[in-house]
Amino acid sequence: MNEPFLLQLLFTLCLLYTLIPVALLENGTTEGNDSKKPHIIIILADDLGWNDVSFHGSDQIPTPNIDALAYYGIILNNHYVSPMCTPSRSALMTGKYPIHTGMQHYVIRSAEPRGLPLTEKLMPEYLKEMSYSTNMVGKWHLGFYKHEYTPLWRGFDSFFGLWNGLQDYFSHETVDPFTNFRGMDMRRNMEVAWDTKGNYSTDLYTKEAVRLINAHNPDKPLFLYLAHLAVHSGNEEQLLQAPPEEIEKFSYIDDPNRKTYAAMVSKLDDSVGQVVEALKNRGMLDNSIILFMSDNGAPTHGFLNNYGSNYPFRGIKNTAWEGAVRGVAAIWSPLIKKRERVSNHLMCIADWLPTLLSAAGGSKEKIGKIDGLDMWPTIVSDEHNPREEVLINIDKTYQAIRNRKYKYVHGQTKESSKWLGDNGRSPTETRPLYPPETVLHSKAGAAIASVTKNTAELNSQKILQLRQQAEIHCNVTEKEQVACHASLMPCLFDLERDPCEKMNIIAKKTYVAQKLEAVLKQYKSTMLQPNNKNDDLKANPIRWNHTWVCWQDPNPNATICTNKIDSYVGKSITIAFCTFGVSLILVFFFYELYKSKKCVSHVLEQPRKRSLKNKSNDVRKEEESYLIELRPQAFCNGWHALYQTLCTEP
Ligand SMILES: *[C@@H]1O[C@H](CO)[C@@H](O)[C@H](O)[C@H]1NC(C)=O
Ligand SMILES: *[C@@H]1O[C@H](CO)[C@@H](O)[C@H](O)[C@H]1NC(C)=O
Ligand SMILES: *[C@@H]1O[C@H](CO)[C@@H](O)[C@H](O)[C@H]1NC(C)=O
Ligand SMILES: *[C@@H]1O[C@H](CO)[C@@H](O)[C@H](O)[C@H]1NC(C)=O
Ligand SMILES: *[C@@H]1O[C@H](CO)[C@@H](O)[C@H](O)[C@H]1NC(C)=O
Ligand SMILES: *[C@@H]1O[C@H](CO)[C@@H](O)[C@H](O)[C@H]1NC(C)=O
Ligand SMILES: [Ca+2]
Repeated sequence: MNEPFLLQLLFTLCLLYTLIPVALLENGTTEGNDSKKPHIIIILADDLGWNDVSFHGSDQIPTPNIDALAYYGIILNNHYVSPMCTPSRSALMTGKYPIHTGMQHYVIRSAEPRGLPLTEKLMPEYLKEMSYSTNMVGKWHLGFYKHEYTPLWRGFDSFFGLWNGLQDYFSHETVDPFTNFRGMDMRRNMEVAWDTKGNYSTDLYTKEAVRLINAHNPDKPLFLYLAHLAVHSGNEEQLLQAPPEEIEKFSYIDDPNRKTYAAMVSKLDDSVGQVVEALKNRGMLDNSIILFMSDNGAPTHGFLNNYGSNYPFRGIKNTAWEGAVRGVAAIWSPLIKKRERVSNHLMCIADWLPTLLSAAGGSKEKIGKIDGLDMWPTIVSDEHNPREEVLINIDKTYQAIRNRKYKYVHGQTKESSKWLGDNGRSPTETRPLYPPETVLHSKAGAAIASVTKNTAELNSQKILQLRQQAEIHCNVTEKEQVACHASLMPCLFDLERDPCEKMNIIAKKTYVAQKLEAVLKQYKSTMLQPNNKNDDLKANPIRWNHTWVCWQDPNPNATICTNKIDSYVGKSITIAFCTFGVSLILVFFFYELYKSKKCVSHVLEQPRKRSLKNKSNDVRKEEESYLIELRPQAFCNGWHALYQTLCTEP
């Protein structure tokens, strides 16, 4: 092998060194036509009660923007969630029942070294593979004791919000109710967002959502997971918080706590309006899917009470009753063919992963074994519903399942099994009128109407009709009631006849109960043990500049918690490789330049010298040796030629 060949080889390697990392950075832009994939926006409310959206029949807290999504889209009136924040969010992100990820028991406490297992592949990871831009705003509550558990390592390109389950709406400090540890919990990606102090959480999350939409290239599909803190309570020291001018609007509500809660709901509703309007302004709304739902029912009594109402359902958050698990939900998209209806198809929160992936054109084969079902065809065309059953949960002290119209409940938590909450219909309350036109003229209503001009036929009459259909009536007289003491004996209810769980029919339908017990047994055999852990005192923010950090990281104070390591390392490696490659190329360039100058001068000067002399053998040999040296150089490539075209001396 001669020297020029080696040079050539080295040069090629240098080029590869430079180009490979660049190609890696550019990954993901070549897959299909991105602009056809729908933008997916999930707006998750926290602890919002069934009776706290006006589309379920109450005028007490008007929610015109949420109602606009619901009436123009589909009111999902049989939508099941898990009874608490963490399990519900784990099911949304994984498409699995919490018993299949170990997340079935309780929530992640602030100092608990636990997170959604890293073996799970989450919704944003799937969507990222389909070239979505994936963004999360708001409450995570799926673990942060190590950075690998936080949103940026679980598939999100960007994050703004809190890692914990609650925070003060203005100071953004989280006081863990179990340890009383207190610390700031508000981050922009991994950076503590000190500049947010004093601003209302709902406003901050709305502003960020709108900013993301405005900054987004509409040709690329957007995934926005807006997980509002609203209307979860703040810290125990001040449960309910809203801007005073918003509270003012609800002077007709007597209970001061319910009044503040109404203001919190109202801010949430306004957020929905702003997001839908922003999508319209960016020309994205006509290719969007917007899902609004609550992660679980309201805690109307006791621990972290937010004064929400699950009326007329039984029970509150962290129970197996309908008040906890039958969640407010509505979806709107112009891609849905049969809109403006109330759907009583059984659904569960785990269905959204396969459903939204299906809507985005993803292939089912890519998803492993999950519990969620693809409901997209059912949603689009009101077709056959593949779901007949929802496992409500199997937890330490209770288990519950719904199968078609029946619900089986055995055991209970310490939370209330009663029928609680403001019915919102008190005749003594002098509420302002809430005419259906308010919905049509809301921000969301106007935006939706503007992109569905040719198909929208929603009017006041249709709104009232839909609202009537969406309202739940108990329809069981006092005489018909049959008591259920679930902690002692299993109970069975026919939810079509008795959505309020007042008539225990287990004595009449023992065969149904037996069948459901067998099904539960089957589920139990596939269940993972709950992965709950004891609190770790090292989490205490007092050790970490009064901030909640990834306290089990090797150095929680270090940049690992203030920088996104993946892209940071990726970019550094790329930059290092590029710098190395480019400098090598430059070295060769100048080397070749230097050599070619030598060659050129030889070639040009030689004939002159030769003309003076006869060609001796020595000279001929010398000439040949030049030819050998010149030949490989001639094939030495693009950039030598480039040099010659760029730098030919006159
Ligand atoms: C992608 O589809 C859109 C709309 O169907 C079209 O306007 C656009 O030109 C397509 N882009 C490419 C790169 O095919
Ligand atoms: C490139 O993208 C594909 C799918 O879009 C993905 O499977 C692959 O892991 C990506 N490669 C890198 C290095 O990111
Ligand atoms: C907080 O609110 C003030 C006043 O409305 C505003 O100027 C500021 O930009 C807000 N800060 C953030 C981080 O949004
Ligand atoms: C109320 O219950 C009765 C049976 O007691 C039934 O005939 C009727 O259809 C029910 N009404 C509604 C609105 O469910
Ligand atoms: C982390 O930083 C805080 C204050 O910023 C300091 O008090 C603490 O000692 C540091 N901890 C470690 C382990 O470096
Ligand atoms: C520590 O906290 C203060 C606010 O209390 C903040 O201004 C400062 O930047 C923090 N220091 C570090 C090293 O994060
Ligand atoms: Ca919740």
